[in-house]
Amino acid sequence: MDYSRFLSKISAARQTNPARLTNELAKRISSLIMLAGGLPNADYFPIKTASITLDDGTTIEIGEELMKIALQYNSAEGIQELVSWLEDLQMKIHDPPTAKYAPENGQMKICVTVGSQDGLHKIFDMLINPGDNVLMDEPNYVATLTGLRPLGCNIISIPSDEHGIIPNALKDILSRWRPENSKIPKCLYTVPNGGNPSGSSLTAERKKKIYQLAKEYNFLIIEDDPYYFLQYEKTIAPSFLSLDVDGRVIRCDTFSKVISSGFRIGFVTGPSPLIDKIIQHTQVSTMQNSTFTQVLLLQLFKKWGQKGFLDHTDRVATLYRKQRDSMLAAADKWLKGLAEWYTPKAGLFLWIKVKGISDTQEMITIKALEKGVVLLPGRAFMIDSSKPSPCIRASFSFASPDQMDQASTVCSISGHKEERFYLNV
Ligand code: 09M
Repeated sequence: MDYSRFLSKISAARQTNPARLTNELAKRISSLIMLAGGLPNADYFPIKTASITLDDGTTIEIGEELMKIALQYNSAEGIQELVSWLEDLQMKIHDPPTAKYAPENGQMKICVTVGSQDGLHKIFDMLINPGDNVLMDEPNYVATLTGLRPLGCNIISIPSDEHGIIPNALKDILSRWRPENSKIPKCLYTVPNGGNPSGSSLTAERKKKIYQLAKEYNFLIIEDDPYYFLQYEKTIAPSFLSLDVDGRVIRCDTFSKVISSGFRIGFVTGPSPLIDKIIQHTQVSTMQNSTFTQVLLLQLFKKWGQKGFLDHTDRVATLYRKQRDSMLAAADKWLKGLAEWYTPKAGLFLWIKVKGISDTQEMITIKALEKGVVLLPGRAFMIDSSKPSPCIRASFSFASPDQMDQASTVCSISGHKEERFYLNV
């Protein structure tokens, strides 16, 4: 694939930081006297060792030598051993067809990011020039929308339902352009599992059809999948990455939902030429993810092994599935007939469409808050956030079943007129 067509002007102009190049070279030849890099001397750092206790009572020890590495600068793409571990994980889960391609033909490559948010921001910076067209389903993740709007692109809404983007609707929209038209959308963004806020999950069949359209119209697919490990059904649809024979999928993963959101660690998997551009961006912005975080995570992964990690994510998914079921029970009890929703097959959110009112903004930001319930009004998740929305995003990650029940009474509706919208407490 010719990746140059996809690059923004900014990204095309980015170059590799020469200091980083020298450091990479020096790492390979240990006998060199190191005078080039601006590295501080780790012997002078005040922290010497750490012992971290896990939920099963066992510990992870970081001794003095490892701590020196953990406190030092490291590679922009992530510490090498962690990147290899992540490659093995992607092979096991997604088995990407591009794994053995030549780098210039889009071989799968990984870089560590400061959470998937950082990855997304760098992907958009890499791809988007003002006036470019970007495809996505609506409603969608608020930080993606707020990140994209200032870039001056046209965000094009693709009709979707509880199974995500509707391929025929996407086809209709794409048929506005001939495949060779330079204004054809460069990329499609979607959250394939447990959409935020929609709770929708794409089926295998839809993913295949969407991928075929990406081939036909030559656009990239940005697969933002933070809820991959929080899937509640037995059968899991293959990812876009696992369908990617061309090297046109850029996938964002994160440990925010299953290990720690405060660690701020995620990773992007995609075709080598594009991942290299993200790494160039990292070299001049965040420089890298925290080495300490990466070392700690790597020690945890080494202790668990791949199976231990996957067992852990299964346990977390079981806990959230119970939370989801409690919220569904509360909604069934109090909101039946007054609002509509579907069962999210993944993720953390219930998307509730209130019947008989045009906009939930005031109800959520004033009335529900007065009653001590914090929810998010639907507007925030729309491409044009100034338009009214009759929807609400309710997260089932935190509240206890009792609190969910109580919150549902607050939101329950005594009638279909806006001024009588909710009462009951
Ligand atoms: N609300 C997210 N979503 C969120 C949220 C959040 C503080 C985060 C999708 O890997 P990370 O941690 O950078 O994840 C970012 C991310 C990317 N993509 C679809 C997400 O849902 C995280 C943080 C306060 C509120 C937040 O509301 O939905």
